[in-house]
Order: sequence, then structure tokens, then C-alpha cells
Amino acid sequence: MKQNPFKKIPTIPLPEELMDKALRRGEKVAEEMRKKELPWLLKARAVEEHKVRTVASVIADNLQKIIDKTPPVRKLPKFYQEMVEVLVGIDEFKKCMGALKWASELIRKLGNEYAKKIRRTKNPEEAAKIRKEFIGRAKSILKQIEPELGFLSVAREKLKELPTFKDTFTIVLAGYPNVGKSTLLKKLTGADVEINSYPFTTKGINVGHYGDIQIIDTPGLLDRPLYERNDIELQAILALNYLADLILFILDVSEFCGYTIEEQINLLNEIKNLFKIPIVVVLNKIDISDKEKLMDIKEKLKDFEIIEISADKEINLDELKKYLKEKLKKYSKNRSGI
Ligand SMILES: Nc1nc2c(ncn2[C@@H]2O[C@H](COP(=O)(O)OP(=O)(O)O)[C@@H](O)[C@H]2O)c(=O)[nH]1
Ligand SMILES: [Mg+2]
Repeated sequence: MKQNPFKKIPTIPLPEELMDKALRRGEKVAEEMRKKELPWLLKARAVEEHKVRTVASVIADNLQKIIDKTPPVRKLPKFYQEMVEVLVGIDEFKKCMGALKWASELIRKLGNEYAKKIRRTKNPEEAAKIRKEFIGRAKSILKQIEPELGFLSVAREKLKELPTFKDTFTIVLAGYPNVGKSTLLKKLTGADVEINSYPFTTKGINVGHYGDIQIIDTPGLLDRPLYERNDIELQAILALNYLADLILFILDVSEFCGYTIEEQINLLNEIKNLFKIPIVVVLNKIDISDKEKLMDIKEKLKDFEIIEISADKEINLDELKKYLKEKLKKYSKNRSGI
């Protein structure tokens, strides 16, 4: 997908706003009818009938537009489905859309019925009375969906803040703070890093592109132990499963980041257990680590695929790039079914 699918949802109006808009339009149309040369009763009926029809269609169309512009959750990429669940709740969201559909259809139907009734009236007073009755019913229907409109309005605000991702080979960076994730992201992608908001971290999410490879740095998400997380954060973290094709776990071999090798390996194991996608360990800052210590770390990580680099001093970066390009090739082959 090219864009956050929720960006197209129109502003959700309050019941009174929608009613006012409909009444204003109804009044305009009625004004036109009053100018027409018609026998008095026919004209009175026409004025009221057009008011009713206009009010009904403005309300019904506006509600229908919200439904049409809201992507059906079931058809969204799994990552965005998870986000709907975490941020607003899929069931609640669907229920609200259902309520809007109900209100839209009912108001349209009533508009027709009342318009027909008006045609059979015997005097202008009766026609006006029926029009008022219709407005009353439309108001009460809108009042009934007020909670759903409110809910959708909040949901829209939350969902449209989600970042946009390309549907391409995606790497998610993990590792404790200060191990060199941002440095690596910049070195790999050049200046092509965009900071997008992500509702689960105040620091946002950094999305960079290196050729057809998308690299995501998630400050605040995959950089500390998972047992410290609440349910919502955990779910947001798990949603990365649907986005990522590969995790690069950055480990600072110098421990300059402030976390011991032990702590870093523990986080690595936690992430490995949580995700179903391949993990590659990037040993960073080899420029300031001694050989013996490095050997020792590699021994501890012998179950993992390892690449040693210095992001800052640009040691072995070409090798890492080559490795990632190979991964991309395999990914593309799998996708095209070759
Ligand atoms: N010596 C050395 N320092 C590095 C290397 N990579 C990153 N750093 C430094 O480590 C610090 C934290 O890096 P940063 O990319 O912000 O880490 P992040 O918190 O994981 O994004 C910065 O001062 C970097 O300059 C490296 O390969 N060698
Ligand atoms: Mg950073």
C-alpha cells in the first residue's frame, strides 16, 4: 500500500452539525420552489416535499460517504488490522459503521415516505406538519447514533496518525538505546529517513529506504525488556510481526551504550521468542572493542547469524549492504513465485 488507508476518512460530524447542514440545504431548495409559478396548494406541497427530500439525502449521503471512505477492516493489511484492534477495537469499530449504515438507510427511506405523504395533504398547514414530523424523526435517529459518531471521530483521529509503509522488503531495527540504531539507519539510507508518528511511542518511528529495502527504527518499542510493557504496548510490538521481514538486532559490543552484553543478549532472546521472523545480530562498535571480548561474544551467540560492523566508522558496512541485498533478492523471488 502507498498510503495510510485511514487518511481518506472524512471529518465525522456531530448530529447537530449534520442536521444544520441538511436544514440549510433544505431551506435553499425550498426557496427555489417558492419562486415557481404554481397553484398555492401545489406550491406549498412542493416546498415541503423538496425540503424533506433534501434533508434526507444530505444526511444519508454524508453518512454513506463516511462508510464508503472508510476501508473495510477485513481487507486491510494485517498490520493495520492489528492497529485498529489495539487503538480502537475492531468489533466496536465495525458496530459503529453498522450504526451509520442503519441511520443512513432509514433516513433515506423515511424521506421517501414522508415526501409521498406530503403530496397527499389537503392544505399547507398539514404539509408543514408532516415535514416537521420528519425532521423530528431524523433528529432522533441522529441522536441515537451520537455515541457512534463520537467514537468514530476519535478513532479517525488516532488511525490517521499511523505511519505509511511501503509494501516492500522491510527490516525492523532492535536493540537497547545508544547501541547505534539511528547511526546505522542513516548510514544505510543516506538522508532518506522520515520520522513518522507512532501512537505507542512519543519519539515516533523512523522510516528509511535503501533501494527497495525499507528500514524501520522504532525508538521506545524494541529497545527495552518486554516484561516492562503493558498489554497495549505489547500488542503494538507484536504488530511489527506483520510489517517486518527481517529483524536486525544491534548489539553494542563495547557496552558503551550503558547495557552489559548479558542484558543485551537477554533482550535479544526475548525478541527472538516473540517474533516469528528471522533475526540477524549486528555486532556494532567493533572499532572500540578488543578481539578477545569479541570472540567471547561470538561464542555466546553461535546460534545466530552474525555480522560485525562499525556503523560510525563505516567498517564492514558494504558487507552488510551486500547481505541485505541478497535477502531482498530471496524475498522478491518468493513473492513473484519463482
Ligand atoms: N565508536 C563507535 N560509536 C558508535 C558507533 N555507532 C554508533 N556510535 C555512537 O553511539 C552513540 C549512540 O548511537 P545512536 O545511533 O544514537 O544509537 P541508538 O540509540 O541505538 O539510535 C552515538 O554517540 C554514536 O555516535 C560505532 O560503530 N562506533
Ligand atoms: Mg536512535
